[in-house]
Amino acid sequence: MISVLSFPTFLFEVLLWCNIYATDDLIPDQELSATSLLETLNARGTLRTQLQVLAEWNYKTNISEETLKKQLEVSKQIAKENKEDWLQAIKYNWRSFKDPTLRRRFMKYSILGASALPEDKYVALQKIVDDMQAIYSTSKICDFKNPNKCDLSLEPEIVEIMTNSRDPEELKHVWVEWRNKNKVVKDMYKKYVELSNEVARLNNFTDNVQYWLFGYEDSKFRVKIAHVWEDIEPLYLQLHAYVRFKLREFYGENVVMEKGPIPAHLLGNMWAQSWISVLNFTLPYPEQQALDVTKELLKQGYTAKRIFKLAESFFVSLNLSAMTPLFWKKSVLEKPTDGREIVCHASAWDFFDGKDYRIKQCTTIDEKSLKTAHHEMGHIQYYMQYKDQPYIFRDGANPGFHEAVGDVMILSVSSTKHLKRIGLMSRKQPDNDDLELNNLYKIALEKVAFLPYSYVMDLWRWSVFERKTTPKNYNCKWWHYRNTIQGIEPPVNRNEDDFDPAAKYHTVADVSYLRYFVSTVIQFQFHLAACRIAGKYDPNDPQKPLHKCDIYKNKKAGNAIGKMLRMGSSRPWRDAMEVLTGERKINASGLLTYFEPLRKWLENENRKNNVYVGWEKPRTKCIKKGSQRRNLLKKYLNK
Ligand code: X8Z
Ligand code: ZN
Repeated sequence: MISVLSFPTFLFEVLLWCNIYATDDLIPDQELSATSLLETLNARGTLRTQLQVLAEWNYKTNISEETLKKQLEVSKQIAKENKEDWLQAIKYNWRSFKDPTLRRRFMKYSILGASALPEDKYVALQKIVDDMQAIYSTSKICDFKNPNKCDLSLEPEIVEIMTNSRDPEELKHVWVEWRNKNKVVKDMYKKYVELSNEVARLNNFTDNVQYWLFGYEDSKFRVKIAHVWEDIEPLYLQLHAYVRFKLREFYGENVVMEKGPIPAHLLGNMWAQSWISVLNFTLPYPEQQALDVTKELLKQGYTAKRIFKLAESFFVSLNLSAMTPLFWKKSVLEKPTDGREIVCHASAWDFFDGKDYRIKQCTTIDEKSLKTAHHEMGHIQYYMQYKDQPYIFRDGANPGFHEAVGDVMILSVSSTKHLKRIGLMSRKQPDNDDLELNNLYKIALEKVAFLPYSYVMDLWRWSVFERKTTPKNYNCKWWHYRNTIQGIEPPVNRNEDDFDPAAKYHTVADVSYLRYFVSTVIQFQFHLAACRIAGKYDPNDPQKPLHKCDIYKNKKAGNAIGKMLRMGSSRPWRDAMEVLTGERKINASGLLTYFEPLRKWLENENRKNNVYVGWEKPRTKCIKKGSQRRNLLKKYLNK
């Protein structure tokens, strides 16, 4: 081994090795002084973040000129102070520190983020993102059946129509109108892209893609994700083929093509990201219903608070933490009825004082909200578990970890065993394979269908930040990805005056989306590990398949999860993953194991019915800028 190292490298390795055994009194002065600086930065940073979070909370729970102004003022001041701290931190030659944790803390401090911008540009960027979000959050559209009624908000009215309407014309109307409202941000988005890239460059990244991927601490991360998707794609293709076949039966062959992409408005969701709402007319075993959790919640008179209490009880059963008194006092769990406009998109907040944690969610009494409650509470649980880390490490091991915590709980909660346990599925319902398969299919409509969507969201944005996609082809490129990877098409032709990516919260709110892809994969790795620890999954025991596992009340599994969460971002994510799973890589095997019985069933069913797998050309077109002008000219000349 030594022979392959150059001499200085070898020397360096030896020195490092010696340092493992270094005692405290050998810590160089630089490191002692650095440690003391961190004390100061930690206290200042915590205090500052508290003020910033509060100003942001006040704006997002009450969108107004005044709250926006206040938020921008606070942010501006904080950016200035961030820069002061950063200037102090980078004076140190931290890369040569012996203590790896100290090095890591400095590595995190060395990224200044948006505060690196000059003040005017910093405020401009912040304001663009706030304004885009405000448009998204306050847009209203008109009703299809009653065109004079023009007060439909995304949450709850539009979501309700997309979930429950089975009228393709109504669905198309809502789908198009929502996009018509949001396309107005296109010019703002262009500016946002420029400024975001500028932030990235000021932080020594080539562009915002590199900045976004930085949190995954792996220069090959993009390629690895592409491979994970390749592993899952065959399962997705089977699900896609089966769902299209069923939708064609339901809506007729004029609406759904036999071999085409699926029309995006028919999948029960504004973005076609979760297909769970088409469950009851696509069920593998339609005679086995009994999966309607929403019906049970309504029948049993659930309230928003009770939904969150139920979620809390799951975490507590694992020996994880209960919500704090301030959580119950300060959270906004329902859409306000006092005329205030708020950002309804659900979120979880850490006020960095170890007591004040809040969720903002426009809860409706249905299964989706129940799951979102667990998801958001997963974020809070992570905040609570890593609260004793220094401020700079109070974060997820990587962004995907943060999104996965609540979802790991949901995987257990969604098992038929657990649903019966908590009375959301009738206990009279006998255990049987058909019901299990229906349930597995239901979960696939949410998880497997979601993966290409979450991938496309950032493939498109990466190409934008890397300038491979310019404003001239923003929309058609979006549909290129949606078509080739997700196998869906818009219900009507699109062109470059449309700006469909902006119809999604995370685009306008500057939230990267790869985190959800990563989360959807790793949550199955976490689930598998937790189930194994709990003795509820055994690959060699047909009585203990992964999809039937429920870790409820299993303190051993809960403690293993808690141990991983308490690390925050103090170590590279592979170390955190290893603590729970023994693995150091993101891989699809947990997810594929979980869905294995469904994969077999789908393949067989598609073969039996001669269902075409994959998709050919879309029926609708995206008309590019040049051809848009040519078409107009043609029309004019013909007149
Ligand atoms: O945005 C969210 C959460 C907040 S982190 C409600 N999710 C993504 C979405 O809604 O698009 C959760 C699943 C994916
Ligand atoms: Zn989340």
